[in-house]
Amino acid sequence: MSDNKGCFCRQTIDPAAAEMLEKAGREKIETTWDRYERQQPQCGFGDLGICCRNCLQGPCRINPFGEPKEGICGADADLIVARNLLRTIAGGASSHADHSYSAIKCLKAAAEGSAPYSIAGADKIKSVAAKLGIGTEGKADSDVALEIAIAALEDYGSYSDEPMRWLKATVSPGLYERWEKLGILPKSPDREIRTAMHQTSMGVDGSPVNLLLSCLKLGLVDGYGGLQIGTDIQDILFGIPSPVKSEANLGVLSEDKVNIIVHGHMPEVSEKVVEWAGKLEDEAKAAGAAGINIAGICCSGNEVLMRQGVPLAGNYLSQELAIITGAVDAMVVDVQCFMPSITKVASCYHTKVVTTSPIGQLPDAEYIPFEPEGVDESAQKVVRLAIEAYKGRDAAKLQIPKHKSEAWGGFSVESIVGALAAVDPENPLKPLVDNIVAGNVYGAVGVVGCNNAKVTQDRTAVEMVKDLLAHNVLVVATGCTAHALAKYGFLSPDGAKKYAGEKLLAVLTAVGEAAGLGGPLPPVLHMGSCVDNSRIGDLLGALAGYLGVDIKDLPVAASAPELQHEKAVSIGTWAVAMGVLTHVGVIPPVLGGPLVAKVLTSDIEGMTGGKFYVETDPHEAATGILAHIESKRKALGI
Ligand code: SF4
Ligand code: MSK
Repeated sequence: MSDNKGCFCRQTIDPAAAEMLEKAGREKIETTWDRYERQQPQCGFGDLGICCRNCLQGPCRINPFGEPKEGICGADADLIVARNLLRTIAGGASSHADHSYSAIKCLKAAAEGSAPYSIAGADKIKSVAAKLGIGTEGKADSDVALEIAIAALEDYGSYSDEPMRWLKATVSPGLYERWEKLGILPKSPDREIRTAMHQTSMGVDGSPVNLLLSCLKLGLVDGYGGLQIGTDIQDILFGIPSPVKSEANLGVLSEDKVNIIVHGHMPEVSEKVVEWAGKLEDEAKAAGAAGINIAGICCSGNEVLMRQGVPLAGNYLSQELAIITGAVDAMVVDVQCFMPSITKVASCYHTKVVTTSPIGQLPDAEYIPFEPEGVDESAQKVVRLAIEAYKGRDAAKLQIPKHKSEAWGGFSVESIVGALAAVDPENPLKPLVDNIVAGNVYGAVGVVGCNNAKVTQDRTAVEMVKDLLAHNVLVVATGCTAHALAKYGFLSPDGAKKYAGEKLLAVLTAVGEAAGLGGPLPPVLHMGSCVDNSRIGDLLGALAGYLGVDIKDLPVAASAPELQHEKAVSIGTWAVAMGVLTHVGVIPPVLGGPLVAKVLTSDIEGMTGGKFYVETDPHEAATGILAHIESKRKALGI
């Protein structure tokens, strides 16, 4: 609804989102921002992380300015904050682990011939098999894929005390040894998540520092049990992404085609919807539409942009707004990040909401389960449901914002190395490293994560990235931040001319032209979905390996400028464990525990080389990140 000032500058900097908020006001549709206002003021105890309800004697709250200083059992502020944080990170890690587990099951079914997925990533089969020590000589791809799937399942089902095989196969010996010394190497993801829940329950761990070490361990569960296995397996199933041109923002919705939004995270759902939309195009035409248009929200959007060039409709905070266009015939969700409100918004339009996961149900949605074995039938049902819904579109409610920008996706590590190989085929990383050493690329920052209703949509990400690019810092992006940057042209070659500093522009132009793109690379390289943050980890590992230094010594940083989900916290913790300075632009609920806050933002650096950096102002954040990059450059003598 309207904020009564005729502008939506508190809510968003996205003109398409603002236009839809104005429409929502006219049509008396509530959005997440209305609900945000009604939550004000939010609980100060919760904000500081000092509320505990881990047993039924609670809730207990700590007064940061006086009494009580302890909960009924004697837990103090630091203990409560540390326990809450570990539960948050375990929650994030469990989301990614469950996601990846589902991908593994899908690969196994495909390799056994019982699920109709094509196993498109032959090159990835080879590289993953090599790192796991699985022989490929004389074997069919599907047999190797099956061995890989079983190796992944064994990591999940392991009852030995050995650390995860996938982790050991992925990281450098130096990193492995550091984590071993800290005692944070995870065994099976499921077991560590279970232990974290136990450790944080009433009357178990009373040591905030021990709990923080477990936070790091759960960060590694996310990084290797969630992200790394997830990306490796999905690349095997659906292919390694390569650069692809597309578009972003609500203007990608079509007035005369059936619009299907894929939303959530699982490519085994979204890829099949894309496939069947292509196959059933004639049925849409028979229904009077010009065809079928698929667009993505959140990481489902990122997945199908990366591999299929499907346009991005919007990020997390735009999901209700997409429906408010009146142009969405079906919104298909799977798991994570879809708001329970979408069915209520959809009920004001002709839009069908389809749920596909047994754990991701919405009471007023249509449930079409996507089990690997019957996935083709499920995808057909979804597409036909959308075609049917299209016939009931109300022209009077149709208003698609014109805004959209050119956006390139598909920058896997393999494709980045491929582009660099066009400059130096013998030694692909050399041109990048030489330019870093020369200062033409001052450093690199991975900008990742969500939107958050507490923060003006896209503002922190956009303003911070502008500053970084102007200072010749190369930016890579994933998740909803990649969507955000896509909307303002940062993912296009023209964005290089607009936003990149002179030296960075010269490098982007040289590489882009050598790689046959006919112009500069985009100044922000879209590396994929939230699980694809593993690609950033791989790139950092490759750069550190090339230079013969630790990841912690590289002139790099990570940032989640508008984080919201528990997953963003667990990803950030993984980055800190790797040795990366990790900026967060939303204050996490830890400030009520002074010791915890100090460890996370300072002391932890002595253990891993990384730390959290909390700064809500985008320009200050960029300044802090640049200072960090400068200190790393100095230490390297460059
Ligand atoms: Fe209160 Fe302790 Fe129970 Fe938490 S675990 S609710 S602090 S008694
Ligand atoms: S979807 S986790 S809001 S990035 Fe991966 Fe976006 Fe954050 Fe969900």
